[in-house]
Amino acid sequence: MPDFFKDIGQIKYEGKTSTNPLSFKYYDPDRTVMGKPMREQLKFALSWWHTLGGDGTDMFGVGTADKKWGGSDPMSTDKGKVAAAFELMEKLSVDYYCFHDRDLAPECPTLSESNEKLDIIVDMCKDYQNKTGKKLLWGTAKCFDHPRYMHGAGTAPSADVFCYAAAQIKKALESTVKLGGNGYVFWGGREGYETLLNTNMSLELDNMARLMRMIVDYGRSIGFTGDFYIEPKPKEPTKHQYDFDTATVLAFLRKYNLDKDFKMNIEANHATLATHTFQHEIRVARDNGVFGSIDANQGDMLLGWDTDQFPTNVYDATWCMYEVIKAGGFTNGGLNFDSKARRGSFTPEDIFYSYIAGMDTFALGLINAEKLIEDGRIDKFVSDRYVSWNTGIGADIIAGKMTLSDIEKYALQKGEVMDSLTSGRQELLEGIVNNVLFS
Ligand code: XUL
Ligand code: CO
Repeated sequence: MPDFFKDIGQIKYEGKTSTNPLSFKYYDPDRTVMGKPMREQLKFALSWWHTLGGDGTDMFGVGTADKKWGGSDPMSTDKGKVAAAFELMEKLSVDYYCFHDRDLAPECPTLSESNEKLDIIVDMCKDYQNKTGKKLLWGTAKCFDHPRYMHGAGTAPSADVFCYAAAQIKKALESTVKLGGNGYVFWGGREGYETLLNTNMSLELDNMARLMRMIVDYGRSIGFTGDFYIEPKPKEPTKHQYDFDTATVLAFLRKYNLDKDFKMNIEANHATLATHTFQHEIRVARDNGVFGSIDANQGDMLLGWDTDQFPTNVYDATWCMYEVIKAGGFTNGGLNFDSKARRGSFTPEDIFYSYIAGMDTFALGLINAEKLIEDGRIDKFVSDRYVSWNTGIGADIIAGKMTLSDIEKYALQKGEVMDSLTSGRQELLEGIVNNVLFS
């Protein structure tokens, strides 16, 4: 087995007083938090594309990091990636990974050649999984980077492009099933539009639903019992992505009767691009029974695009884990670091520092979420705020006992209701949160 990171050993938990940069300060995989070991609560996953493939290339310059993994052509590089990925997962105690088909193996001149190459790498991954116990969290198809998908894949104006995408997704799903993955993601890379002057939006969305229905039915027929996810994003690469945010996706799923098979894969940076908080997106999913998985990263409020930075904001991670715990924890999903080291962080050690920073941040988030839930003051405040719905008129409305006319009669008798208002106490609550987090 090649040793790409031979100067770096197993990353261990050393506690918050350690100054060793190659150690976890907060992530202690075996520590029990909210009734389960951290590694089971957090279910960290490595993103194949950023970690093994992302070399720092941007719109203004070529890559800065060597991501050839000892290879001299696409296939030998892709084989090197497998060895590097499993070495990283082992050394970082990351138990899962996620891939796009074309991250694993190259795009070839024909679909059948691409499929053959994919089979070779999938078999390699399966061997490595068997040897290491690492698992696939979810797979997906890269139906957005090849020029054939310039106008979309499932929403392409060309029926031939739709068929190519359908066949590619079928193969990506088969590969996911072969590797025992419990999730399959649809992220609509170019499923959207630039202008309505050339777009039949209704046909495009009907077609996307047709494709999803076919894939779900096929997946179930080959024994896939996991979750299908949609990953909302409002823009980038298209001006208007169809899967704008969780609420928009829910309306789509319900319209096409797909809501029983799909859950959400919520990405922090996509939430903020939609001008929502990360927590808002998870809450909408949780309240509607479609919370599935997380793409962990963060954006930069001063930049307007998907920067996919490793998450280091402890407040955001805290509210994420608070929602995840309230949703009952992860089942098939997990925390996939859809994150990349900055272009200037180009050395192999930077991969380790990035994951350590992200994992420690989410460990803190989990610990903090437990503290907030156990403290109980926030939960109590929220439940007290709605106390008028527990008895009397409020309870009768909820029970469906009151008509609009009954309510009108009540309001006329009651008169002015200003004295029923109570303060929202936002500043008090923010202070309590800081008190709980830093005590
Ligand atoms: C793009 C993005 C994707 C999806 C998988 O913004 O997040 O990497 O997670 O296709
Ligand atoms: Co993502």
